[in-house]
Amino acid sequence: MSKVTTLHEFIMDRQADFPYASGELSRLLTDIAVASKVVSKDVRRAGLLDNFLGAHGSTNIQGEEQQKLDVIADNQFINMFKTGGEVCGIASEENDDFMPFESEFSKNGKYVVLFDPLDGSSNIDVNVSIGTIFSIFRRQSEVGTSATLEDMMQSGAKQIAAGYVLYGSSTMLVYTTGKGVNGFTLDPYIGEFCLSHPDMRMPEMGRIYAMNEGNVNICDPGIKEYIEEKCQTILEGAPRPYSGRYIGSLVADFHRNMIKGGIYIYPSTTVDPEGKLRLLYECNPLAFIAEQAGGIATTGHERIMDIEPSRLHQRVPYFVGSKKMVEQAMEYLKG
Ligand code: P6P
Repeated sequence: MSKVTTLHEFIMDRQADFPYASGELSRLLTDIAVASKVVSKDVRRAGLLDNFLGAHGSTNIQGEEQQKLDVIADNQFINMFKTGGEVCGIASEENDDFMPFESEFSKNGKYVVLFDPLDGSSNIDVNVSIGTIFSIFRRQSEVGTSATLEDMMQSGAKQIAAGYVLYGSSTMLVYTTGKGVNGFTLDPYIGEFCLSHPDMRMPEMGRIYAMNEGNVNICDPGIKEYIEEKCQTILEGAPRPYSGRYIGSLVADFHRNMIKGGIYIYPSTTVDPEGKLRLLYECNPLAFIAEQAGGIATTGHERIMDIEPSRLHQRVPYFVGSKKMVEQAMEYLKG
C-alpha cells in the first residue's frame, strides 16, 4: 500500500520552492484547507439544519440573492484569514468592497486573498456540486500598513498561488503555486486532505463542452458555429458528436474538464455584455490552474492572466479548458 501524503505534509515538503517565504505561504494554504473542511462539513449537512438552506434575505453587489451558506462560508474564510496572521486583507464575491484587516497582527501579513466562498450557490438547495475558488497575491503595499485596493487589483500573472475546493461526491482541494497542479481528496475518517491527484494535467483535447446553450443565440455567432460544427457534428473518425455537460457550477465543470478534457464557455451576451464570471476570484485563479496543467484561459481575444483589472467585481467573457479545444473555438471567434 502506497504511503498516504497529507496536504500538510505535501505543503511542508514543497516549502523549499519558496526561498523567500519563511513558511507564511505554507501556513496560509494550511489555513485555507482547515476552513474548507469546516465549509465541507456545513455543506454536507445543509439540509438537516434550518439556518443553512435557502436565501439569506440579502443581495450581494452582483445583484445575486445571497444564500445562507454563501454568508456562512464567507464568514468562515474571513475569520480564518483574520486569525491566521498571513493575510492583511481580502476581497470576496460576497462583500461589496475589499476588506483590509486593521489589527496590528494582520497588518504584518504579506498576502491578500481574493475568493468566491461558495460558487454555484444556486445549486445548494438542489444538492448539486458547488465550490470555493481562491487567488493569492503578495501585497504591493508596505508590510505593517493597511491593505489597499491596489493590493487586490493585480493581474492574474502575479498570482502566487490559486486553487479551488470542490464539494462534490467527495471534497477535493486542487491548487497550484506555479510549480504544477496537485489534487487532494478529503478523507472524512481522518479529517485530512490526502494527495490523490499528483501533477494534474489537462488533456490537450477532449469531447465535452460546457456552456449554457440558452445563450447561444445572444452571443457571438462564431460560438454557435463552433458548437454546431465542432461539438454537435460527427467529425471524421469519431463515433459520435461531443457531449454537452453543463452543471451550473463553474468549479464542477472546470474540474471535470481537468480530468477528462473539455471546454467551458461563458461568453459576452446581449444580456451580459461583459460576460457573467468575475475576473479576480473566478477567472484568474482557474486560469492559473488551467495554464499550469497545460490548458488555456482567454476572453476570446486576450489571455485572462494578462488583464489589468479595472474594477473589483469586473466580469469578463471566459473560455477555459483543453488547449486544442479553446484554440479551435477561438478560430471561430476570429471568423
Ligand atoms: P448561468 C454560478 O453562479 C456561476 O458563477 C458559475 O459557477 C456557473 O458556471 C455560472 O454562474 C452559471 O450561470 O447563467 O448559466 O446560470
